Amino acid sequence: MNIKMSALFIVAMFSLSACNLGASQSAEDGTGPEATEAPALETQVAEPAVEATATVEHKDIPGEFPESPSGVVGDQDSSITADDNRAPSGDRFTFTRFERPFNSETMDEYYPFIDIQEGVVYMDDNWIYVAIALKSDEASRELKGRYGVEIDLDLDGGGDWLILASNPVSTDWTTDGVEAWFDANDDVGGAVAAATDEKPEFGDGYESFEFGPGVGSDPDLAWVRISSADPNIVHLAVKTDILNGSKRFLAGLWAGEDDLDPSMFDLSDHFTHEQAGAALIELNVFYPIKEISAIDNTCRMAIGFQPTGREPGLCPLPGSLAGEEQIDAGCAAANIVCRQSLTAAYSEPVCICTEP
Ligand SMILES: [Ca+2]
Ligand SMILES: [Ca+2]
Ligand SMILES: [Ca+2]
Ligand SMILES: [Ca+2]
Repeated sequence: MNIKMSALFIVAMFSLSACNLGASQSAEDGTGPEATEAPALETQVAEPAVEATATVEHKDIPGEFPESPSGVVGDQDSSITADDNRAPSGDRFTFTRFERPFNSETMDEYYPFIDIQEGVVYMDDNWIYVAIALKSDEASRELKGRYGVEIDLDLDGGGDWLILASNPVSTDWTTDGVEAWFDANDDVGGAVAAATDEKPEFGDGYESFEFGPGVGSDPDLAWVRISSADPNIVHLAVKTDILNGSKRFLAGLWAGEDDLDPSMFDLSDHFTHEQAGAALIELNVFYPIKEISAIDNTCRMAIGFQPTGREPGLCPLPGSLAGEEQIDAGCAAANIVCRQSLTAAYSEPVCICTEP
């Protein structure tokens, strides 16, 4: 079986403009749109404040994806074991790897709209594009969750940016419901990035709210839409400005609900394994999932460079790079399962590690 999934890493030779995003704004400082002035006459009805945000003029709107992906990632399909109230594999809390599109404790409700199946990252000079394929849900056809991409700029395993979009409904690009968070004080990842620390830490996670309704110096920084070709695929676009001139990064994908909270990153540092629980019945000390539920993520793709296998959080590399070389993502060749890509006209197989 051809398991050369890593052949997809296409080095992007772009000249990126190093652009400063300006000072960040706190979510609490009330820098929303200015309130409409009070009407002179009592009989006049004040315009609702929401009107002010609706008049944002967008200059830079993302277009269609480039032809060639820069990275593809597969993820577990939990629907196959949902009737047993468990995930099939891929839920490794100690490595910040989640596969829990279920409700807490009983795990008898399965949420296809947050079960990531596959993801693709593309890049051009101006945009990083992300496609996240969720489990097809014929019943609701609603993407009711939060969908995001986490970007590690310095390849140390600690994420630096988290772009999140809530409840996308439109097949046209929109900034509605999109937020961009930055970890300015660099505490995401804790002492040992992408692995649980000895004691839970209570850092502030992604504390710097860089983009959202009325927040941020660039009203066009990040966007979302639903694929017009497939209602179970979310598209995100964020400007390459966030890379600060770099051309390489690690990218992991997220889907979730309330527990996908920027302030709680890394989730594996914020909770103990006992508190978080586990979605794998094999981990019977921790099963079922408890304080972290209704969430899914992927391992990290290397974008713009050939990974060594030592990058924290990296997807397992098949072939000669797999094994002891990899710090936390080694996967025995016998446990790598590959299939055709769901999301892209992509010729290489997409693989996952099926180890518990
Ligand atoms: Ca997963
Ligand atoms: Ca999944
Ligand atoms: Ca980092
Ligand atoms: Ca922080």
